[in-house]
Amino acid sequence: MGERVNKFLMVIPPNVSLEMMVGSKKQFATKLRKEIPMGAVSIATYIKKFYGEWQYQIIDFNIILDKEKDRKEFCKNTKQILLDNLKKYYSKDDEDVLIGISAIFNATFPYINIISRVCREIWHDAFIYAGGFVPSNLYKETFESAPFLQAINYGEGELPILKYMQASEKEEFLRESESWITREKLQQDFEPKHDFLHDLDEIPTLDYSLVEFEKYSGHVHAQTMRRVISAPLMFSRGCPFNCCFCASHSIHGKKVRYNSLDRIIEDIKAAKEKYKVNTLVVWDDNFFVDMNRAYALLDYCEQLDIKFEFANSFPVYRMDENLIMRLKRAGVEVASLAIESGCQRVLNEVMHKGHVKLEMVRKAIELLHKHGFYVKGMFVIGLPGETKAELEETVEFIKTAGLNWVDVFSASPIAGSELYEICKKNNYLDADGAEKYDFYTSCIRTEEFTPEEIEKIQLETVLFTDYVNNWDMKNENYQTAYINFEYVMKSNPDNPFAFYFAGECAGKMGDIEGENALKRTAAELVHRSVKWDELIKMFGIQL
Ligand code: B12
Ligand code: SF4
Repeated sequence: MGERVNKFLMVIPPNVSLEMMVGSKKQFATKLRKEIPMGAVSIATYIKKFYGEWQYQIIDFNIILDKEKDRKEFCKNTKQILLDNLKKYYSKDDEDVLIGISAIFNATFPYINIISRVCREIWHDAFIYAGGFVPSNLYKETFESAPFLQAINYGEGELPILKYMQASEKEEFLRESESWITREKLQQDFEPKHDFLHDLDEIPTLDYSLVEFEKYSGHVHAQTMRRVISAPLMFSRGCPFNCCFCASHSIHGKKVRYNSLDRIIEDIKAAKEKYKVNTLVVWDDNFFVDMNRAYALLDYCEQLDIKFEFANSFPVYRMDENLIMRLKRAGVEVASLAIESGCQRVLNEVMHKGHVKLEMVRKAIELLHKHGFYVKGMFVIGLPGETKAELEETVEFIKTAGLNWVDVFSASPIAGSELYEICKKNNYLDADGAEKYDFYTSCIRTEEFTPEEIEKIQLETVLFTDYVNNWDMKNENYQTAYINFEYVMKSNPDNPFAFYFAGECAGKMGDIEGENALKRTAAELVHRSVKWDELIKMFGIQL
């Protein structure tokens, strides 16, 4: 027998449900995205600081199931494929083995059961536990569905996992801990509490060597650059706002905790030097809560030859010319605005986003265009309390706001959000099972609207605004428009609108052959699908 090995394994399930994994059931179906799982990397980086001699593995099924062929096979043979892949990490010399399942998206819910079951088959004595948004907020349901899961950690995992590893009496520790949930504790009406690291600098610079860095693609805004090496970074945790559809506080809390500026600079340098990153993607929930820090960082970034993307939308209420100019100088090219609704009453009373005023939004878009930004707008429709007339107001706003690109999401009841509670309480949920609430499929039915109506509004608004009436095409920025359509063609190759309008752009740029080829593909796609055929005809497009 060889030397005994202690293993710290983290498993990331596919972030989309089996149903959505192949083909495109929906026009904007979510496919697997290759984004570095920062939560798991952060936990492993932190634990490694104390247990350097352990072996660390982050097993990310979003990377393993890279190709359409792999995903098809996975849908047919899920358990066996999980088993075959996880078995690779087994050795007869394994001593202590900790297996943490990271489930941050609703769609991962059913995988917690299968993965914990398979892991138990492979490692009879391992400690198998889960964490992330799904088990933290749906712990009763998770335990019910996953009999081999031993414990769930509520909220952020770094400190609780360290404490578990340091405890000499593990069972007793799990019984006493306020953030660890077990089946036994739930019998006694136990309510878990967060156990935060208050100083984020205690987590070392994220160790991306724990994942296959080069396999992740991770940048969010495809509009202005083609060749990108990007890394995700997060400089703060927590958000003080109360948007009804958001669950972030259920993990990270409402009080904002920060990394020090020195530390942020260190992280940026490491990303640039070690991983040759030319684009940093900032994932903070709300980077702009403390403006002094935000300005200091933007000013530092001015000297760097690096682009920045803010993935989580800019807060509109902060947008003035000073900030816009500083963002520009710091290397930001795309401004994505969290507008959410085009109806002020919905913003104020339904979403609890009264600090966003629609007149500010229009002004911000104008200023951003003036300084040459690519401006995106994010909207959510279909919330309980929204009337049909208000939905129309939002649609009208979206169509006339002058945005380069819009994303319109169906409200999705994420466990941990106020929206989830409202939907549960009023029986507004049209589908059963957390994995069904995926932002692409509407599942809220109120006295005012049906899920089908919301999906129809969503689809038609997006098709009109992003394609038929595309802002860049109207302004003869054909190259910019083309890059975006190209991105859609790659990520959703069933969408004939992307091919048709890419063809239009190619033609305008003098590539007639390209135009014909793209339009031929559009025609083939339409020919294959009654739904696309109807939509193309609805907008009067001749193919
Ligand atoms: C980055 C990000 C993404 C990235 C992917 C991230 C990834 N691969 O991990 C991308 C761009 C793919 C993404 C997409 C989407 N996202 Co997103 N995303 C985020 C964001 C902003 C940050 C996540 C993150 O890395 N946080 C930093 C790390 C440190 O925190 P963490 O991941 O939560 O991990 C901590 C804890 O959860 C816990 N933990 C995590 N894993 C484990 C495991 C164990 C064993 C333990 C004990 C603890 C533990 O400890 C970690 C460290 O403290 C969060 C919001 C947020 N503030 O967290 C939303 C969030 C996760 N996203 C959300 C949503 C809704 C989406 C989309 C549906 C949006 C959309 N409309 O398209 C899509 C769907 C994704 C898909 N199906 O592929 C929701 C998730 C809700 C849900 N339950 O489904 C969130 C919470 C935002 C919100 N509005 O509330 N997202
Ligand atoms: S959506 Fe953004 S601003 Fe609103 S509460 Fe969530 S993290 Fe904060």
